[in-house]
Amino acid sequence: MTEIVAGPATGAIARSTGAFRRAIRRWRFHAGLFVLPRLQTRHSLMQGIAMNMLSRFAAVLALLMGFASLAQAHEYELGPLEILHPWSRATPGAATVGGGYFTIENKGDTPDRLVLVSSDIAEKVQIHEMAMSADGMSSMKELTDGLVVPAKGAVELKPGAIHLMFIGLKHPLKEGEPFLATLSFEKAGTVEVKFVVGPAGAAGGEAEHKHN
Ligand SMILES: [Cu+2]
Repeated sequence: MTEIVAGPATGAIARSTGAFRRAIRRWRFHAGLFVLPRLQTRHSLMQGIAMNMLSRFAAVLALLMGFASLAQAHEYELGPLEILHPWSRATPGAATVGGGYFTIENKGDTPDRLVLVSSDIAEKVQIHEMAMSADGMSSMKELTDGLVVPAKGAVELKPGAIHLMFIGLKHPLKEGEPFLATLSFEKAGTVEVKFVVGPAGAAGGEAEHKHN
C-alpha cells in the first residue's frame, strides 16, 4: 500500500517561503477569478430585484397617475384634429374675463384654422396672442384671422402665450365647475368641448394683464 502524504506542490512550499508566498498569491489570483464573478452575479441579482421592485412601483405610480389624469385630461376628435384637455382657471370675484387653454393636434395633410369660439358663459370669446412691448410690458392682440393649425402639427394654447379669452363672463369661473364652449374650424367643422376649471393664480394668470 502506498500512501502519498505530500505532492510536489507541498514539497515546493516546504522548500522555500518564497515559493510559498508565490503559491498563495497564485491561489488568491485564481480564487479571485472564481469569487469575483460570483459576487458580481449576486450583485446583479440584487440589482435585478431592485429594478423589478422599481418597475413595479413605477407601474403602480403610472396607474395612479392615470386614474388622476382620467379625471382631468380629456380629449376630442374632430376629423384629423384632436383637441386635448381644454382647461381654464378660477377667476377672482370681480373679474369679467377668463382664459381658455388646450392643445390642438392636426394629423391631417392640410392645415386647418380655428375661426370661431363661443360659449354661454361669456358675451364673446376671442383668440388672443401675447406680445411683449418695448418697455417689457406684456400685452394681448386678438388673432382676427383665427388660429392656424399646421398640417401634421400642433398648436398649444397656454397661459402667457396664445389663449382663448372669455370676455364678459356671466358668472365667475369656479374651480371644479367645468363649462362648455364650441370650437369651429374652417375645414374640420364644429365641436363642443368641456373646459375643466383649475385653481386661480397659476403662473401667467389672465388677471395680470389688461383687457379693453
Ligand atoms: Cu387675453
